[in-house]
Amino acid sequence: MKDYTVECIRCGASYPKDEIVYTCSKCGGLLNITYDYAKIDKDRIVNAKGEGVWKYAVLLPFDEHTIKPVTINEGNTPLYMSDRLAKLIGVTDLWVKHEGLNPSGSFKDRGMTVGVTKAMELGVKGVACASTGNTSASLAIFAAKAGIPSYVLLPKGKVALGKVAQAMMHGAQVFSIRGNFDDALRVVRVLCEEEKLYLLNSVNPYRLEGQKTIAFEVAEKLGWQVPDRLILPVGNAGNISAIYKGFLELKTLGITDSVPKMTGIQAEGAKPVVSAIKEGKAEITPEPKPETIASAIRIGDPVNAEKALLAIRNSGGVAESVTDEEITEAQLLLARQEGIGVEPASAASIAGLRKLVDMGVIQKDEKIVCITTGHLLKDPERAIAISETPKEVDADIDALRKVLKL
Ligand code: AN7
Repeated sequence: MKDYTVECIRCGASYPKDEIVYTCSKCGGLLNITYDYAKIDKDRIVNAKGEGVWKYAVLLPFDEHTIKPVTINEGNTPLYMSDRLAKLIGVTDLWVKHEGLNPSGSFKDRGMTVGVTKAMELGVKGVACASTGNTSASLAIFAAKAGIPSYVLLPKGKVALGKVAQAMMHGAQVFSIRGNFDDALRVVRVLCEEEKLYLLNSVNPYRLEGQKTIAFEVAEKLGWQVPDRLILPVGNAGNISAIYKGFLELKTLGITDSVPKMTGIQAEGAKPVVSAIKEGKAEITPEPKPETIASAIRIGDPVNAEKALLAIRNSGGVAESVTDEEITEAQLLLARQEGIGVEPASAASIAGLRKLVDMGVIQKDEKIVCITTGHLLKDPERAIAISETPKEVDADIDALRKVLKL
């Protein structure tokens, strides 16, 4: 049996592996999963065979001999060297890891494969989440694969079309909540508590264990080197916390010798983490009315804020906000300079990079990895809205020549 501990990041209280618990029942703190690192052979990470999340099973919270992963081949996403974009932005060593190329089209699959595998181990009767879209799509798919019911609560009218289509198509019970994401999360937490459903929002520490594998893949693809800086969009702040933990584990095991400056980007209308970092506050102040076209990160009260503040501060990182206009420009740039199609929230990482380079916070020669978290087709309506409308034309070469630009 593998040794791991589920413990509170505030008071250190620990919880049994078979107890369903999301936050500390003593102090309300977030939970973290830790391993007996001295017992882990680093070669089992460095020389691991296979691909994707489960390749790193030695650092996942399961007994490797009995584990039956619920998997659809998540992870193993490409890390693109992005020279054209780098030149335009004014940096020299830029990489984009496109998490939109996961099976459901977002990074959430990494957390869900681990989360739903844990759900099956626990023998729960169903799984549930609140979501700005991607979490629900991913949950519906993994629940389908596992053969258990899923329940998803979405903020009414604020979820991109592709994500709703996925949740519906894969058979989740989908509810359109009159309220925003934070309202939906409040309700689903009570539902899970009272109906004994397993909550798979990123407050669940098992989710983050899957997501930390982004760090392993980045380091591995760079020849077990760590970039100077990692930039990503922040919503509920789970991913930035998870990736930071992944890099810390590599360092603890002696595989790498540093951790990248964790750089979190939020939308101007939903930036509680950015404000707390800039104002040097120990806690965030929730934004009661979050607003942005990047609907994935339209979140006012991120549950993992406490972990994220630590990740940013302890790594020497920064947090910055970007406007919807800057997000749109970056989305177009990525699509047209690098052929990388992402949804608006993901483009926030590139918009943030651009802004921080212009501000002189990011140095020109840093080795930078931007994480693009979701695929363009998640939000087709936005892609159409910001691109030129197709011209209707008769099936005639002369007619075509009249409207075509050569
Ligand atoms: C594309 O699906 O919160 O900071 O409910 O879909 O870990 O929350 C989505 C979040 C970034 C933010 N990019 O990640 C949900 C949800 C995309 C996302 C984020 C999300 P976290």
